[in-house]
Amino acid sequence: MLEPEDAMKWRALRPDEFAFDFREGDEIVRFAQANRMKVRGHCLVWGRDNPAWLTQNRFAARQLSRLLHEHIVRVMKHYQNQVFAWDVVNEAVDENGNLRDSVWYNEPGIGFAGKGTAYIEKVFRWAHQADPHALLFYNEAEGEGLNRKSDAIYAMVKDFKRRRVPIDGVGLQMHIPILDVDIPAIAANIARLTALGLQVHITEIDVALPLRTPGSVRSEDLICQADVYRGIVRACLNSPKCTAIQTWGFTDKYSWIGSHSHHTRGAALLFDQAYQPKAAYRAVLEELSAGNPSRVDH
Ligand code: 9MR
Repeated sequence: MLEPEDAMKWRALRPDEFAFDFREGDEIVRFAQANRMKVRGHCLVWGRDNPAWLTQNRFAARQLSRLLHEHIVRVMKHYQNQVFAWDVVNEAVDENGNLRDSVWYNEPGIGFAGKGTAYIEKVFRWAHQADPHALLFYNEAEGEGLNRKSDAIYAMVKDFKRRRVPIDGVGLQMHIPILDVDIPAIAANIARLTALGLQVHITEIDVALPLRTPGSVRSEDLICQADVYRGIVRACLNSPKCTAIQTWGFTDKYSWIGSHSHHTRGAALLFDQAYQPKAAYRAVLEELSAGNPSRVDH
């Protein structure tokens, strides 16, 4: 499975108000198809990484609503039968469980400012109309275990399911910045979400390590990192409705963590800078092959 890191975000797809640029996204889809991989789409609605023309033009709510609806229809129809699942809404909730301010919610929003999750409901309904066969996900960071954010997401999707708002799953990003991870809490969160009849996708896992000097990592940290990956993969595999595990990139050579942490953290993925598999890779492979050890090929 493949997911574009940035190529299907608003900033990439929408050079201006009137044009769509699908070239980068199409390239990824072509690569995936040539290699028999599925494609996850990311993301249709996010408060960040929007083009300046959108956020600085002071559109009225009615215009924003029209723009967002047009965006969802054009993009989902363009990738119909090619993208099997979409992160429809990304990172709309803050660490206290409140909705984040954003151009789509309340700055000025698409017409539902101050009305809680109504704008999210609206865009899921639009997305389902645009491509009734795509799986529709709410995707979130730092809501993987049990905390105020994951409680708020649980309450939202429970309400959506009860009222038949078309949502198929929750994406748990899993950008993990620590090595003592509460795996039982993650398992409990997966269990309560899937009990609602939703799928869970682990959408963006990486486990960042402290770097002593650029590129240099403690060997004991690599072992702990492997255990974190192992625990999360196992928690997912233990739940039949946890249906995808995806890392955010694959080689430490190209990962968002380096530049975003001023190179004080990194080495977060399954393959090192030289594309060599790490202990974490072997741990994941062992978990995926559990019950069939002959298939573990290091
Ligand atoms: O990895 C992405 C990086 O290249 C971008 O600069 C950044 C801002 O758009 O987004 C990063 O990906 C994020 C993803 O879209 C949503 N979840 C958190 C990811 C890491 O920040």
